[in-house]
Parts: sequence; structure tokens; C-alpha cells
Amino acid sequence: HAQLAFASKKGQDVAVEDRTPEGLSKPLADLMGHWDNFSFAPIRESTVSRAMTRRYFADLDRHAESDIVIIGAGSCGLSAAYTLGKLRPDLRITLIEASVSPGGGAWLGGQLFSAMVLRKPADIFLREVGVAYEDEGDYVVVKHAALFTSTVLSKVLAMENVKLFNATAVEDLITRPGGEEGAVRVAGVVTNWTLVSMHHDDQSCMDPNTINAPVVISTTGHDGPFGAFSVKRLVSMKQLEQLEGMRGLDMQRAEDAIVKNTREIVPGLIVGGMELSEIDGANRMGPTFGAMALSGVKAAEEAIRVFDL
Ligand code: AHZ
Repeated sequence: HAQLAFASKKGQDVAVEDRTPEGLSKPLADLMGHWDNFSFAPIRESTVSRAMTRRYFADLDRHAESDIVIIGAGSCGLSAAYTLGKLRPDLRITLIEASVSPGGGAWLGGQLFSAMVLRKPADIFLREVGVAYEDEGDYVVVKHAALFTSTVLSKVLAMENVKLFNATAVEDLITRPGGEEGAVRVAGVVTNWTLVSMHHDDQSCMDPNTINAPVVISTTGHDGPFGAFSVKRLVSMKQLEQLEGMRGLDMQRAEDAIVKNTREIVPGLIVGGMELSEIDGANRMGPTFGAMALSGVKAAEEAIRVFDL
């Protein structure tokens, strides 16, 4: 029998259960067909509230001092979080996503089509996370982009040292004076509920919250309603002269450029994924995701290098 490990009783981690020949766990199989006398264990409403809020506030408290913050949980941010979480279980990693649903543009393969295309050698990342694909020679195809995203997401969420705060927008960067006159290094992020961020024009005085971290990875995508957040802020705080602006679509060139250029842009701030194209004037690649996965891997590598300095 295949066995399943899962959280069961309060304070206990693992119960191992037998499975039926069809592969269902025995307790689930036993439940089926017995719905007439079925009822849930008792609950009081406040218990549910406390179960959520106690954990959330403990997480806020713990992650107020993080080792690495990742802004944006799209395909690049999730790949970075996965790689970092795996390589460095000793680090406290905070993933902040403005949308309620993490995943960015990686729930569909392109337009409204399902399949996700990744050019080799990004198949290495698919094997790493355990996502099946069809091998088409120079490229591989995952049957649904949501399979890629949900798999990476589930692995990241299960990591002890990673916390995702979704529905939370990064509104600004925390900075400290850098080495040269006028230069800064990034030392964390300024956050707010996304719905609050969206109402600064019609509500007054909704001050944000903060998270300190010596290393921040920004993967907020190309410019748009939510995108290119950190690099636009670097321009307004005079750390970048101007953004080159993302260029037109050229799959062949775009993906190599994004991976190659994934780097620390100002001390303490690493930029990956399509946000980079706005700094460097790189092409977009459209619906092929290999560069997002591998830029995430490289951003994680860079973050560890900077953290260990
Ligand atoms: O919600 C955004 C998305 O989930 C999130 N985000 C943006 N601004 C944020 C902020 N605070 C917190 N201020 C923020 N979160 O960042 C995520 C970016 O995901 P994405 O999928 O847009 O970017 P990516 O670089 O991971 O992947 C790009 C995928 C693309 S775009 C493209 C093209 O246009 O040609 N081709 C590909 C493969």
C-alpha cells in the first residue's frame, strides 16, 4: 500500500494511513456511503477567528525581520522562492504578492490557451519540481500552465522557512545610505493590504507596514497596472537614470537576455523575470516560460551570494 503522511491531531504532525486498492486512504473510503449519520466535529466561531489570526500575527511578527524578501509570486518569484527555500532552510524567506491569487501570468500558457511551453534547458527545472511534460526536441510542453504554477506553489507553501503574504502590495522600499554620495542600499520593503494601496487616492492616511531584510528580490513583471514596481521606484529615487523600457517580442533573444541579466541592480536589490526588461530594454518573449523559471533560480543564487557577503 502507498502510504500518506498528513497532519492530524493537535500538536502532532503525522499519521500514516493505509490505502484501499484503488488508492484512497482507508478513512476516506470508510466515510463514503455513510452520509446519513454524518456530522462535523463541534466548533465555535471565535475558535476559527483565533486559529487564523493567531497564526497570521505570529507570522507577521516573525517575518518583520526577514533574511530575504521576494516581491511578486509570478513564475519567476515562485521559482526563486522554491530554489532559495530548498538551498537555504536556515533563511527566513518572505514572499509578498499583491494579488489574492499568486501565480502572476502563469495560470495560462498564452492568450487563453492552456499549455505552457518552456525551451530547453528549462526542462531541468520541471524535473526538479516534478512536473510532467511532453518532449518536443528543443522545447517541452506542460499540458496546463496551472499544473506548473500549482506544483511550484504547493512546494513553496509547504516549506517551513517560507511565508507567503498575498493580497499584500509592496508600496515602497526601505533604504539606507549607500557607499557613494546619494547612493542607497535596499534594506527591506514597505507593505500595505492591496485593497488599501488601491485606495490611496480616495481615502486619507492609511499608513503602511514594514519588513526589514538585507536582501530583496523583485520579480514584479513588466510595466502595467501592477508591474515593474521596484525598478520604477529606483528611477523616482534617483538610483537609475531612466528605464530603457521593454522592447517588442523576440523569443529567440529575450529569454537568454533575461537569464543573463538577472542580477543585483542596487546593493541589496536583485531583479529577475520580466521586470528586468524594463531596465535593460530587453525584448519580451511572449508565452514561453523557461527564462522565468531559470531567472528565478539565478535570482536565488544571487540572493544567497549577497546575503553571505
Ligand atoms: O501581482 C503581480 C504578479 O503576481 C505581482 N506584483 C506586482 N507588483 C507588486 C507589488 N507588490 C507585490 N508592488 C506585486 N506584488 O508580481 C507578480 C509578477 O508576475 P508576472 O507573471 O507578471 O511576472 P514574471 O516576471 O514572473 O513572469 C512574466 C511572464 C511573462 S510576461 C511575457 C510577455 O509579456 O512577453 N512573457 C512571459 C513569460
